[in-house]
Amino acid sequence: MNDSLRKAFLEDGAILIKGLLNNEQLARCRAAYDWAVENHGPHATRMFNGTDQQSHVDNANPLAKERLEELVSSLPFGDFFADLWVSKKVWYFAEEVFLKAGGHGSRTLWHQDTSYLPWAGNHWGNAWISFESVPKKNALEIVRGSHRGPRYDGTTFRDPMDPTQPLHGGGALPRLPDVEAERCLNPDAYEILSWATEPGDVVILHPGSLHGGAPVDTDFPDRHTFVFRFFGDDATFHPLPDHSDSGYPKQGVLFSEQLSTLNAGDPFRHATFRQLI
Ligand SMILES: O=C(O)CCC(=O)C(=O)O
Repeated sequence: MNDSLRKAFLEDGAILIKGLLNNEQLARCRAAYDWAVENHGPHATRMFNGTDQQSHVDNANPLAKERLEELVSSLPFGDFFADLWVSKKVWYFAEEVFLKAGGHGSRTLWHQDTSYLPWAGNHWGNAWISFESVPKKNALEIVRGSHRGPRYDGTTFRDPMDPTQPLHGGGALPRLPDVEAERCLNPDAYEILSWATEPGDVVILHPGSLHGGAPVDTDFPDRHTFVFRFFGDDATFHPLPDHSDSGYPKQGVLFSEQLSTLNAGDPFRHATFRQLI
C-alpha cells in the first residue's frame, strides 16, 4: 500500500478501494448477507409495502455472529487494515446490514457511528460493500475530514421531519448539523466524498465521519449493502453521555455486557472481539 492512501484515510476519513474482494469472496459475502436478511436479529428495523420489503437495517445480529466471524476471518481485511493503519493487530467488531428496495425510500440520515457506539481513536474502519454497481447519485456520502471534528449528538432516526432530533439531548454533545438542508441551500456548504462503485469495490470509512446513504430511485431501485466494522491498536473506549432524552442506553445497544468492564480511555482491545491478526 502506498503512503498516499494511508494519508488520505487519516485526513479525509474515507477512501475507495477498487476490487478489494474477488468474485468468490463476494459470492460468500452475498450468501451470508441473504442469510442475515432472512434470519434477522433483535436490533433489526424493517419496512414493508404490503408484502414487498422496502428496507431492512440490522446490526450485530447474534444469530449471524459465528458465521460472520468465520467469513470475515477468511477475507483480506485483517492484512488490509493492519497496513492501512500501521497497526500490529486488527479485530473484527460486527456487521450492519442495509437493504433499500423498490425504487423509492429515504436517505440513511447523516450521522456518525460514534454517537451510538463508545469509540475513539484513529484505528477504526467500516468496510462498506455493495453487491450492485452503485451510481454516484445513489452512493454512500461522507463529509470529508469530519472524523477529525466534534463528536455530535446522534439522530434518533425517528422523525422524518426532524433529521437531527437528538439521540442524547441535554447539551452533552453538539446537535448534528442538518447537512442535507444546508447543502440544498448551498451545494458547496460541505465537501462531500462519494464514489460510484462496482461489485468487489469497498468504501472504507472512519466511523467518526459524518456519513449518510443516498436513496434508491427508479433507475437504481435496489441496494444490498453489508458493512463490516474493524478496530486496531489505537482504538479506545469513549463512553456515551450519561443522559439520553430518547432513552438510548448509556452503554449503547451493542455488546453492552462485554463493554461494561471498560473505563474511559481503555484500549478497546481489552474487550473480547475476534482478532484477525
Ligand atoms: O449504506 C447506507 O445507507 C449507510 C451506511 C452507514 O451508515 C454505515 O456504513 O455506517
